[in-house]
Amino acid sequence: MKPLFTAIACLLSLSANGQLHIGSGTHLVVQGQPGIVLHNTSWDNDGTFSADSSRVVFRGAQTDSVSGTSETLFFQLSVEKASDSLRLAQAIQVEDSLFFVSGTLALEGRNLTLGTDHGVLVGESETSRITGANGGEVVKVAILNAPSSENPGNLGMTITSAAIPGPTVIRRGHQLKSLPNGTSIQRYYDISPATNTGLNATIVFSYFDAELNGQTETNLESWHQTGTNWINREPDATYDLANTVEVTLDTLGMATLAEGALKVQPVVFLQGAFSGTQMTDGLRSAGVIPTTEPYSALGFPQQGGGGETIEASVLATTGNDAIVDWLFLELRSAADSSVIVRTQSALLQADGDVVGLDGISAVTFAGVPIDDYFLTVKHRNHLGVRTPSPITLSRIATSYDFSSSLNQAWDKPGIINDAMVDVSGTGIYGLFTGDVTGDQFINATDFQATSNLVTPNQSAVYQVGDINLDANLNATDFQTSNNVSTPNKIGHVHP
Ligand SMILES: [Ca+2]
Ligand SMILES: [Ca+2]
Ligand SMILES: [Ca+2]
Ligand SMILES: [Ca+2]
Repeated sequence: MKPLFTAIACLLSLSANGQLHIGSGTHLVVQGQPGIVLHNTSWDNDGTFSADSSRVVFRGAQTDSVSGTSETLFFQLSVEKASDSLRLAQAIQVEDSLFFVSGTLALEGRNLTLGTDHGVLVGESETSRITGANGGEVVKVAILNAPSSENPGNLGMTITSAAIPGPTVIRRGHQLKSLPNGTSIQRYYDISPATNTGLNATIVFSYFDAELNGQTETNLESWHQTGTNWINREPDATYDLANTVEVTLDTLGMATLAEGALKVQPVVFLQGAFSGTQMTDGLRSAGVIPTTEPYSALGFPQQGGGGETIEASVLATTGNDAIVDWLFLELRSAADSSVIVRTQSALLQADGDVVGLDGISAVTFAGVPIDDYFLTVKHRNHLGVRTPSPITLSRIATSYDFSSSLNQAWDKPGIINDAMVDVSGTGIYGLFTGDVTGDQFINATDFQATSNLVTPNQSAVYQVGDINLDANLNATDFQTSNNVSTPNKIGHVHP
C-alpha cells in the first residue's frame, strides 16, 4: 500500500526550525508503511493523530523532540538518529513496535506506554536505547499466567513462576536509586502484579554496560524494596557478558541492581524463650512486637544503625520462621574489640536464624568495607556474646552458629559464668536471660526490677521484665529471674 496522507481541516505544517506541527483542530491520518519519515524534524501534536498501522521514523543528526498538548499514540516508532537523541516533551504511547536503529530515546521525565497486546521494544543496544536520568518510565501491562521466561514488552525483565500473578504493571525507569550501600545502576523495574504473594518467581534482570554507573559488574546484586526498606539479596546467578542478574523473589515490587553489602547469617537461641527444639513466638502471636527496633529507645549505642523498621506483614509468618523478637548486632574492629564499627537491628526466627528486615534474607551491613570483624549479638534482656575471633565477612553471606558449641562464643577471662547456657540440656547453647536493666550484668538489681515489673501481672505486653518472651509478666518471669541471678552473671562482649 502506498503512503497516504490525509489532512482533515487545516494546519499541518513543517516549520522552518524543523517541526511537524499538528495544529489544534487538525486531524492527521496516516496509513501504510512507512508512514512519516522526519529528518531533523520534531513532532508537535496539538491536534489529533490517527496512526492506523503506520510507522513514524526519526532520522538525522540533530536532537528532536516529541511534544504537544495531545498525547500521541503511535502505532510504530523508529529511532534512527545519526547522533544525539529523540527527546520526549510529552508522554507517548506506542501500540505496536518501538524500533531502535541508532541514537537514543530520552524519556526526560515523561512516560512511554507500550500497547498491552503487541507493544514491544525492538533492537535496543548499548548505543541505541532508552535513557531517563531525569525520570520517566516505560510502562507495559502484561497478563502473567504461570509465566515461563516471559519478557513482557521486551523490557528486559524476564519472569518465570508457577503461580498466577495475573494482570501485572511493569515500569522500567533509568533514574538512580539511593540505596543503603550507595546508588544503583541506571535502571530499575517497578513490578505490580495483581496477585503478589508466594510467587517464588525467578526474575532475570537485564541491563546495558552503559548503565553500570561505575559499579563492578560481577558484584551486582538484587536490591528490592519492602515498604521503606531496601533489601539486598545475593543473586542466584550473575552473567556479566550477557548483562543479566538472576534472583528468586516471592513478592515483586521496586527492584534494581547494585553492588551488594556485607552479609551474615548467624544462628542464636535465647534462654527462657527456648523450649523443645526452638523458641516461642509468643510476642509475635500476642501482636506486641514493635515495627520499629526497640534498642535505640533502650539506650543501646548506635553506630550507623538505629531506627530500623519492618512491614507489619513480616510478623504474619508462623512456624519455624516466625519472628521471636528484634536482636541487636554489632560489627567490632578486628584490631580492637572495644571499637564498634557498625550496628544493625535484625530479627530472630523461632528456629534460631537471625535475618534481615524482610524476615527472610541474611542480615546486611551497608556502607562497611569488606574485612574481618568481631560479630556481637545482643538482646534487650539477655547477656550479649561475641565471636572468639574476627570472622571474614563479604557480599556472600557468612554463616555463624553460636548455638553449636560453647566455644562459638568468646570466653571472658577470669569470669565464673560461661558466655552462654545450655538451653536444651543436650548441647544447644543460648544467651543467658534476665538482664532486664540492660547493663550486661545479671544480679540482684535485675531480680528486684523483675519483681517490681510483674506486680501486678500483665498480659500481651512488650516489656523487658518478660524474660521468657511469652508476652506475659507474671510469676514465671519472677521465678526465672530468681534462678538466673544466683549466682550473678556477666556478659561476654569485650574485655
Ligand atoms: Ca557486561
Ligand atoms: Ca529459619
Ligand atoms: Ca542487669
Ligand atoms: Ca513472661
